[in-house]
Amino acid sequence: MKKFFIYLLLVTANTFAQENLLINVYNRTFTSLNGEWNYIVDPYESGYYNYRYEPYDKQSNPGKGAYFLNAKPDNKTDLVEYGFDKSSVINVPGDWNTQKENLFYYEGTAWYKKSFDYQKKKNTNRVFLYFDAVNYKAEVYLNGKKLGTHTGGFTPFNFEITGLIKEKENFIIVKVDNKRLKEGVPTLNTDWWNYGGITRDVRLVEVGENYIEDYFIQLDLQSKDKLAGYIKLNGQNISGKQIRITIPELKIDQTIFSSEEGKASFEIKAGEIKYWSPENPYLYSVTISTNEDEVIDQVGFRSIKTEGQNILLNDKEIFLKGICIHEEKPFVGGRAYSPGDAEQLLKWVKELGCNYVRLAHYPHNENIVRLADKMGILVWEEIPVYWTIQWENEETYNNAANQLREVVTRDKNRASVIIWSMANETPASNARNIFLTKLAEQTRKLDPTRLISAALEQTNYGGNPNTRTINDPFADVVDIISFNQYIGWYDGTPEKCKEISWIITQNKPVIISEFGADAKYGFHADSLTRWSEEYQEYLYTETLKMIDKLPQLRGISPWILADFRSPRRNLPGIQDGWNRKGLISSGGEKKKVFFVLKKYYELK
Ligand code: GCB
Repeated sequence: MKKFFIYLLLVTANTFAQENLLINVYNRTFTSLNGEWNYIVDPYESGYYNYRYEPYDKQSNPGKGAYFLNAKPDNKTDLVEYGFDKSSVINVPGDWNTQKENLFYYEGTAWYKKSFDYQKKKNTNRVFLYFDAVNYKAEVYLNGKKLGTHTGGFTPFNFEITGLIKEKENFIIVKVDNKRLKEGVPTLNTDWWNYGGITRDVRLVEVGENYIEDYFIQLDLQSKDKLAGYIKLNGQNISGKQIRITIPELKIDQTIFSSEEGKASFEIKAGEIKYWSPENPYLYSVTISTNEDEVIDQVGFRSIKTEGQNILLNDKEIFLKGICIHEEKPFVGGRAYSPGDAEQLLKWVKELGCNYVRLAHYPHNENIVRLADKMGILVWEEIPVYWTIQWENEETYNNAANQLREVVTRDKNRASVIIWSMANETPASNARNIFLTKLAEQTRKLDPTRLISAALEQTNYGGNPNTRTINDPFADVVDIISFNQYIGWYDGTPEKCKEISWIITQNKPVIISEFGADAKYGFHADSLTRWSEEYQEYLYTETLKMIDKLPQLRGISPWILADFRSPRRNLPGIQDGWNRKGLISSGGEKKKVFFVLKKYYELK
């Protein structure tokens, strides 16, 4: 009878849907679950599928082979062929590739387990299990019950666990699978390392019974002396609730009431606002409260728009002096995640004289975006719709759209973020145009206050190889035309830059989202010898002269701040598994080209 009851619980638990995403977990009451977790490497997924290849978590009687049960033998005759308690430990957050030598190239399933006791701060409170990111697919279980599945390696997700968490002996089990998939986002083919694992923070977030789930607070689109946005409550008793918004420095103390669905929109007149900008990244302390919950955030207010060929920040023209960044740990490699990693990366960005970064090619961790807010660095955020994914596959679209929704939900209150990018170097076709256009429409609905772009490709103009243009129907959809170009690297030598001219016919601002060349730090030769610092330096000098002739140029983000790991880069002695287009080496040394770009930005 007891057994039957357990199985029944299990089956119903399988239907738990993923909850709406909490935002600003950094400023809520939380308990970190970072630290050592037990793990089991399971390349055959034998802890997930039975010998008929049926998932255990879909069985009414999974038996002791199912890893999510954390089973232990009841007596000496009992057969259990795994055991978390005696398995090795791994650090969370962190990728497994750089923590364990034997997992360096591993792509597949590993199971993670964490045991913990938990005392709620208040009995009626609700508890959520929140993951900042797991690459790529996570099946999550608590105390033997399935909470749900999340797909996509770079965005947060959470599950409510109020009814399941106990005071003693809880165990979370996560099946992490970083297998690359043809239908995935990204797909099989990328120029970066497929770091697997629970790569970012894990925490338990505790909120009141009726809590503030989400909010959006921005400068009003029409009027720069008003703030506008919405607040969304979650709970059983959220209709007609009093919500208070206070920003003491702006003398704002406004009370609004929620609708039946627990939503409240607002517009607030605000005297003298110090607008957020790279020169003055001013953040206001904003408090949103109900009689049951309170969230505090640090929010900057600024406007961003385009007018003809210009980008206007707070109604003033701006040139985006940028650089691309991969989420690669400075000095040592591996997936970056910590506040310290973010500090180092953005310190280099500042030293280079940038006011802007392109966070390529997927949503980076929240630490770096929050730090960009504080340091006054404008941000382009992107989802891993990269190269050729399955444009006609509805599931692929839903996956991309979900990743986009999650990053917009997370970062929509960050003043630094000015551009949402839909894709990188995707080949124009009818199916691809429909896919990206739908994504752009969704983004504008979620966030009408920011600009939309995508890193496009350039082509010959009128059949002339020395004249280049942007001939992509998606250029009509975006607010800013961005494109990558590698004249002088994949396309001739740097000398070629002298011969190229550009005809861009769209009346929009243009950003060159990538250009660059590989150089091995410390390898010196003449400026036409590949892989030398001199070649890279020469390429930048010639490229900058070439692109300065583009009348609509309003920003650049060369490729890339620092060398990053890529399994596509196999030249021995030079690449050794690293893309060497960094201005800074994998060991943190500045190459000659760093100073070329710095100089260019000083004079710009
Ligand atoms: C590109 C891609 C980027 C690559 C880079 C390269 O165009 O967008 O992901 O890493 O070129 O180094 O080839």
